Amino acid sequence: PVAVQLSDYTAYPFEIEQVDLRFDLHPDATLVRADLKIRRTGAADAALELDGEALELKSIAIDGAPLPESAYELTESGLTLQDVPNAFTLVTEVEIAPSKNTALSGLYMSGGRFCTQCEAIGFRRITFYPDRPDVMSRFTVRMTADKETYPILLSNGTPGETGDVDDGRHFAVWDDPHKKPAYLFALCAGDYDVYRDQFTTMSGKVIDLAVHVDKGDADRAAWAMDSLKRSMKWDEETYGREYDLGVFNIVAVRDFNFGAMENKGLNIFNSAYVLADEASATDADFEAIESIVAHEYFHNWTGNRITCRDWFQLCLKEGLTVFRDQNFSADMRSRPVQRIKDVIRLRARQFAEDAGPLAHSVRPETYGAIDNLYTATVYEKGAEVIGMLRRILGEETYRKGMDLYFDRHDGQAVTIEDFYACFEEVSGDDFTQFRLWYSQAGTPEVSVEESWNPETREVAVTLKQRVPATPGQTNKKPMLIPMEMALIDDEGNMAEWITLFEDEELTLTFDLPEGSERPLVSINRDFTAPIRLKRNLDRETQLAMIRLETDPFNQWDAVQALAKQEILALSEGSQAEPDDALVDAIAAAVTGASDDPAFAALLARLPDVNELFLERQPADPVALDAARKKLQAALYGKLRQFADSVLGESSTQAYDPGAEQAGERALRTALIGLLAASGADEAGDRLLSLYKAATNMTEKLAALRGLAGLDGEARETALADFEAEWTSNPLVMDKWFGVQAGTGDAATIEKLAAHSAFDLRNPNRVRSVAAAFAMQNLAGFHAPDGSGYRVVEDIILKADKVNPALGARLLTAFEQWRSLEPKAKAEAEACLRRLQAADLSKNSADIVSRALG
Ligand code: BAL
Ligand code: ZN
Repeated sequence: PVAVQLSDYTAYPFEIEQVDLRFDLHPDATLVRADLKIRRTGAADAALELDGEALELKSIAIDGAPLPESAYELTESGLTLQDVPNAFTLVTEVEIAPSKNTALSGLYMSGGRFCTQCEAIGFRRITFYPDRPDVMSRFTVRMTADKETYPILLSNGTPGETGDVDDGRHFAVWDDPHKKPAYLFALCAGDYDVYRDQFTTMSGKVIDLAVHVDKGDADRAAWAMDSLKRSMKWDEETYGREYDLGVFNIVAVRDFNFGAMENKGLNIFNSAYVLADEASATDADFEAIESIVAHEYFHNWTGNRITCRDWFQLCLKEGLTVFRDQNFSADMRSRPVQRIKDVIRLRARQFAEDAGPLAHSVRPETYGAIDNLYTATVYEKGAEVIGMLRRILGEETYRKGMDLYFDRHDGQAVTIEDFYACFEEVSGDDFTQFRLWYSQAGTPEVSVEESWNPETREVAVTLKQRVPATPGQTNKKPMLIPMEMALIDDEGNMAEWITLFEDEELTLTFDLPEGSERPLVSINRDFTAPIRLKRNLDRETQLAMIRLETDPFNQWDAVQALAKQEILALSEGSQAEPDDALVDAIAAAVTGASDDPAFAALLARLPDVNELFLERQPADPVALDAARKKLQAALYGKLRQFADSVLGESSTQAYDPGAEQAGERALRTALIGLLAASGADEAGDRLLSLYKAATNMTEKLAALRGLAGLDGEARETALADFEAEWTSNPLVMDKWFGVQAGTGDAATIEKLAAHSAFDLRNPNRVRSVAAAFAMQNLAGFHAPDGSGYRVVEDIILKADKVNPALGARLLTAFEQWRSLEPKAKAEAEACLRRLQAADLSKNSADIVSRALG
């Protein structure tokens, strides 16, 4: 495929002043008429180029006059008109087939209802249009559909006229007063149950809110609605942003490529991120719903009112909006716990991406397939960069810069440079070097050397930075790395400051008062910068850090660092059994934090194999997994009594999804996880009784996951029971597939893929098997005999035919292949070569060629 380059950007030579769309909705043959009011803004001889894919052109006219075929050029990717007037109305009519659209991009059917997904380039599968984010226009929509089958008709903006037409059909008109790019267009039509509420904005406007779900699911939308109202309030209080339409609609669909989509006034959600109740959803589900509802809502200002000039600027809206949703979650729950969870995710997914063949900068300068740009780097690293910006500026100046950004660019499609110009203006700072975070890929490594002179009581800390080479980028410049630091003595903090580390090397020295002992040096507190810190601390200092650190993130990370070293030593055979003193220290940290159970749960959770991958290469996932289980078992041995007492107390409180109860359940589920890994004789029976006694899905699923990883009757009993109970609830069945895929081997996956409820057209279901295995069960996926690769290859080949975005996403599981131990590495390469020779979609071919490149 031909790569698109950032440096090739040119403005579109026409303005689309108004778009009027008319849909005559039928599943097999929908007629779309588009009236585009167009005005030339560029060169007098510029041709009118419109994108279009899988459209059957029925008619085309300019200012009412039908065009002969000689007046335009029609290709597989669009329509070109060479000689057009300076101002005119173009009317096209096309036919499309939503029922045959399995790519889930454009207009398609899910659960018998119509829905759309246009980001990034789905609108061109609906009508001929300049499908690029810098073309912003006003849209009106009129749709007609069978009234009985599709009683509710929704689009962006404000509802207008409705009425009946012939043949049992009806129509509805929607008008969106805000200019928007085509990727924010949306339409839904069907029969839904609706959960309604209202929100009064800070200026007193009453907004009608509605969440549309499957029949019978309305009660399960309450949490999503509650999250929406809290998000609306938070954006007013934190960023001064008010909602700008009279209605806000959410529609839940079962078949969806993303988590959700921020279409103007009509957010469309993967139903996994809308529906929740105590019996069917885990605390992690409730948390994810809260954060995704917030994320999509926050896009109304960061993404919709101000959008991206081109797709290279994707992080302008995504990194910023992730940063906003992370802070919302931190305010709703515990800030340190949220920070730790965000970093776990970043390290497991984004650091891996940055270290492999798919590494790219936060704002890439080239891409092969736009769907493949929706990555952890653009989203999560993009959010980290905004977090660093805010720390450098301070809250107040950051807010001033954001206010200026909203004022200056409202209604525009802009770039990262435009965004930074606002912060440079309010602060007077120059962010040129800082912006290397957008152009240099790779995770910076900062190594630390410390010295202490007991005579002079001088502490010296030398920092050295290095940004590893990544594809297409070998020579890197030093980055501007902000790091919060502190010196800590036995009494607590002695000094706290922020270092702006901008050269390759920096030495900081401190003269401490007479009588001072050597202090602990606390670096990159709260994970200020997304870097890998290399420190050679002796075990005594590491243990002291667990006791003395005053920063919760660093305290947790000190435990993680010790656990990682131990797992590595066990996996390499340099140590046969876990060190007793170390396991004691971890156990003491867990029990010592029991008055903050959410934090204690994080301390009890040992690093996953995907967090250990980068620590030592070549990586041996099978050995790492076995070593991790060994350390878990030893930790369970130390925590047995504590676990008995925590797991023995059953809560008498009514279920509440909020942070307090969720924290208690998190600790219980962490201990259930340790019990499952313990190898104790009674583990199966204990887990089965915990499974049976659980009154909520969080604990039920934790017990089921534990059982799924064991052999024996208890496992079979629980899996059969769970399946029988939840067979008609697809989201819960995704969990049933997921726990088995997350703990099983290639044979398990083969069985799951052959299950009658496995459905290649449903991304959630495919991910619950293939992604749960390939991305969360690394010991199974990277089996040295290649069996894991072969079973996933088979699923990918089939999924890619149905849905290229899904196929490509699954393929990213291979990104670490070069770091593997030799047997798995050879098998992974052979698999990638077979895939390269197969007839893959453009999206998937892009990933395979980069992975092998
Ligand atoms: N814009 C695509 C889905 C999301 O990031 O909100
Ligand atoms: Zn987003």
